[in-house]
Amino acid sequence: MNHKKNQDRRHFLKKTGLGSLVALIGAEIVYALPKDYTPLVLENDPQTLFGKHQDLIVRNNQPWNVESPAHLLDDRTTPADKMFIRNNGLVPEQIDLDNWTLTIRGESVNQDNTYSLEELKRKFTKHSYQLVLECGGNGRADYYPPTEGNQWEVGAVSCAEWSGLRLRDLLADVGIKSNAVYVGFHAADLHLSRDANKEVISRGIPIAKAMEEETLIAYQMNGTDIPLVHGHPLRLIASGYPASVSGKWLTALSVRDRVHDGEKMAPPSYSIPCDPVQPGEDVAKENMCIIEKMPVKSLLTYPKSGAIIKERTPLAIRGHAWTGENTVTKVEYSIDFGATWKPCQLEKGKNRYSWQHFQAKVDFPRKGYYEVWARATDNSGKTQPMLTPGWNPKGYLNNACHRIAVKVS
Ligand SMILES: Nc1nc2c(c(=O)[nH]1)N[C@H]1C(S)=C(S)[C@@H](COP(=O)(O)O)O[C@H]1N2
Ligand SMILES: [Mo]
Repeated sequence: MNHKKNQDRRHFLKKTGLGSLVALIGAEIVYALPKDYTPLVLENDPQTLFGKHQDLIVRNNQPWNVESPAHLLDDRTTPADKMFIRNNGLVPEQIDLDNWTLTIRGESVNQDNTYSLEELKRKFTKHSYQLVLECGGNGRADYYPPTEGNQWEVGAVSCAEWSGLRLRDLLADVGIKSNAVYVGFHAADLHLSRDANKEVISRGIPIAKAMEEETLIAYQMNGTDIPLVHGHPLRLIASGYPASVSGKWLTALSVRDRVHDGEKMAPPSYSIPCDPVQPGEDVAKENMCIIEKMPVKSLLTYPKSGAIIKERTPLAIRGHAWTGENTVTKVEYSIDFGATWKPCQLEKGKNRYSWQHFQAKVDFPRKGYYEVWARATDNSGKTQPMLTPGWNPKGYLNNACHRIAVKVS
């Protein structure tokens, strides 16, 4: 694991020229970067990436895609510096707060309406929830045959506290028609080609999801302004669905009388085969279904994989579990590759779509090498598989059990 991480870092240093930066600082940087592309991070603070913890793993730097190793997700509420970044395009370069507006339009609104940030904050009740955001491709690295895209391991997931107004309150204020079936988002990020007419991503959610209490138009994260890279100043948050529906840098919403047809709505993006397929099989787009609820999953965040402990000392393990359904009902652990399972203590979530913390005291029978596995079950009766589940062309929805290595000596 460590070896892999170092490899990733070296790869990153080579790609961006940050390695030579430490020694050189100056004109040299320009030559190290792809033409016409200056990441904000290099302009602002060359030593850090959007203020991220230095042990986060860069999967891609154009656009920025960065994940957290499991042990850095140990906090009950994910702080900004340990939160994964998934960008499909370039972070907006200028945010004009005074003139930032949100427009609600589409076939299914009675009349278009535009709100300023100030109006959104003043006019509507503010709600706060702890909400999991998990990339649909989290865990992609484990699919075989390999699938294209960021090779996420386990850390493209977060659970921060998001505050803002309810989307449903906003829709009520605008007035929507009874034929509304979907809400699509529009955002201010820039296409990789730098063509301002091209949308980077414009996904959305069915109207029932839009109407849920926890679906927010957020303007704060963890009690302060949303960090730029996570969508400042305004973001749609619809937890329980792949995080790709939670549009950052939100500028408009389209209330649609059909399934939204924005950028990256059409299969194969964020879609899986409607019927299971053989690994590696070609799947026609018309046989793919858009991903909605995310499956039950868990992560061991303590100890860090590779821990060495003394014989006859119980080990306290802990982590989080989450589901796109209502609640996680059970988390178990195994130290014998699933031959036997024991219960973990599981806390209630702060609210629906928050992750739930679990812990256990593990006794190891004798010295040697162990793997500690965790397995969560949710209220729909589904349990995490131990193996990588159903292969799909884009490598989505891998909710296989997480495991860590422990040596008892
Ligand atoms: N405007 C915009 N919103 C976006 C994206 C994007 O590229 N542009 N990426 C989506 C995807 S695929 C994910 S997984 C989440 C990642 O959120 P984060 O970077 O705040 O962790 O944002 C979603 N919202
Ligand atoms: Mo994503």
